[in-house]
Amino acid sequence: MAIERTLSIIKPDAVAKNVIGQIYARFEAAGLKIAAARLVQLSRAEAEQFYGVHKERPFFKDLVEFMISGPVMVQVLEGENAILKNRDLMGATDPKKAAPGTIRADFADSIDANAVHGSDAAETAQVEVAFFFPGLNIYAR
Ligand code: IDP
Repeated sequence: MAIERTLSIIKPDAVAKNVIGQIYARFEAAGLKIAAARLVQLSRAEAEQFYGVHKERPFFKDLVEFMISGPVMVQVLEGENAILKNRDLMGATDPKKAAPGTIRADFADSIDANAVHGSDAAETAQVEVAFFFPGLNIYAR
């Protein structure tokens, strides 16, 4: 199975709840390494660019407002099948529909404030990692 990298964001609601460590523990327990990490306050322009694929959707304005409402913790996760593994750990977009034991089931309040983002495919992972970590140095360990 391929070693992949994926972009993960712990969103403002989960940062405010002080559960960064609990979410990191789930990544580590699943065999994912933190290859890079930054605590970031996104600007409106950055949030609009990052979620540009959704700009025609009715929830776009609220999503951008939410993503700039406080700092986010952004990390590159690395490991076997990292993209799908992270999506499985996250659970469904709507926490009411997320499987028990997933990050969103345990830490998210609503479909807007849903605790985490994770790249959904190899192409988006590459673009999203480069968005936050241009020229990233990956440290072997
Ligand atoms: P994902 O984060 O599970 O990949 P996407 O469909 O890519 O879900 O949507 C991006 C983000 O936009 C979601 O995580 C959520 O915060 C927000 N979002 C998606 N659908 C809705 C909706 O119907 N209402 C409000 N916010 C939504």
